[in-house]
Amino acid sequence: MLGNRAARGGGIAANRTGGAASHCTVVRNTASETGCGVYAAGGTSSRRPTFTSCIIRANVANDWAVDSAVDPRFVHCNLNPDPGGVNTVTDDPRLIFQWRLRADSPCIDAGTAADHDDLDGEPAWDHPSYEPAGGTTRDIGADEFVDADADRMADAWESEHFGSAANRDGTGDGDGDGLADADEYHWGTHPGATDTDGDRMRDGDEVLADTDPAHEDSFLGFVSVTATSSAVQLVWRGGTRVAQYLEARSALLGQEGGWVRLSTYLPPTPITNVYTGDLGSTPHRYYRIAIGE
Ligand SMILES: [Ca+2]
Ligand SMILES: [Ca+2]
Ligand SMILES: [Ca+2]
Ligand SMILES: [Ca+2]
Repeated sequence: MLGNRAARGGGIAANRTGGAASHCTVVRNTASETGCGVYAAGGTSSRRPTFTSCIIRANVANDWAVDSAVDPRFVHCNLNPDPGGVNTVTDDPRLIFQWRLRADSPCIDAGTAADHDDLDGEPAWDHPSYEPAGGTTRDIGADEFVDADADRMADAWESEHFGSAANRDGTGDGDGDGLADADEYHWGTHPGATDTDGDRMRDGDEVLADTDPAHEDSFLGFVSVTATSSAVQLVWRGGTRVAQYLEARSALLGQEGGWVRLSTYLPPTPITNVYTGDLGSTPHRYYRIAIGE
């Protein structure tokens, strides 16, 4: 359920009808009144709506809402806050690639059995590192994370990009962007594109800088430079969890001065940062943002 709109229950509305939803992923929906993901109202105990193994997250505002007189059942669902359901998982579901599961998703092997395959046509699959083992437990949501060769890359994704799930082990970096194949899956980037989001930063550099390699509005770089005859104001964007250093020098070539550190910004750093400084008597000055521990 993706990108729907309603007055109540943008993704799913259960209104005096009971009904059941199983292994759905309900994301990016909106509602003009309440319950952007799910709204349940008016059911009696015999006709109360039931949501089983559903991910109800990342909707425009509140993911779920219920009428105070109704007692819907949420069983093995991923949503936050917990509506008082059975075995609710409130941790971030870690969704990537059109709402598939990442290898470290808490939804893996945390759902209930289903009588149908997942949205890629894959059957239930038990991840060997997750409990309970040895059963037919499905993952929560519409996707089943199937990684039979245990390289942290979903096998369907491997087949799509590498022709087969057996061709790569996750450690290679075929596009040379500093991000190994398994990390490309983890971050939601393309293993054959050096700058997946087109913001002029390589995928691997974005991970080092703590910016999002899959979103073009997240990057490390200057966004404006304003200078008068004596002062300069620099505005840049970046991540939040890596130290940033503003450095300057008077010439790019030759030995005429090296990079001089002007300011240090320790984490957590703001997404948008501003520096205002004195230009002094130097006719030219070059600036850069460096990152480090
Ligand atoms: Ca795999
Ligand atoms: Ca790569
Ligand atoms: Ca980029
Ligand atoms: Ca980016």
